[in-house]
Amino acid sequence: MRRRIMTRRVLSLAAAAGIVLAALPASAQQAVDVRVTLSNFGFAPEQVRVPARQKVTLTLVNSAKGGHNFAARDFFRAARVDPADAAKIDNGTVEVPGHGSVTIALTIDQPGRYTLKCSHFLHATFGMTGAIVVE
Ligand SMILES: [Cu+2]
Repeated sequence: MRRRIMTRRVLSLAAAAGIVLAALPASAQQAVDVRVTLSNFGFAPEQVRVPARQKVTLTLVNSAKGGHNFAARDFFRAARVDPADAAKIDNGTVEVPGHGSVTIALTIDQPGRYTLKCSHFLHATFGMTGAIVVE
């Protein structure tokens, strides 16, 4: 008898939790994955699309043997970066070692177009430039 009452209470708690989760906006539930590949000598995609006002998990993958970076000073200045990932960004630039990857969680409220390049010597000249479009 007592057990039956407990079971009922647990079930009603679970139902209440389900209602709360359903009421949350989609943006609060999960991050949007944005993946960018760095190679010799370019970014793919060249125009990186990032949704505004949503949690974003930005994953930078370097498919090359040598190092590249993701230099986007204005973008990172405008973004709110997860404190756990802040140390991965130095002066608006994220270094990605050869065959390595770096993941950064952030939110950006300001729509716009932000310039992107690799600031390694001559890499931008060789074509390693792009843009981040926040919309
Ligand atoms: Cu580069």
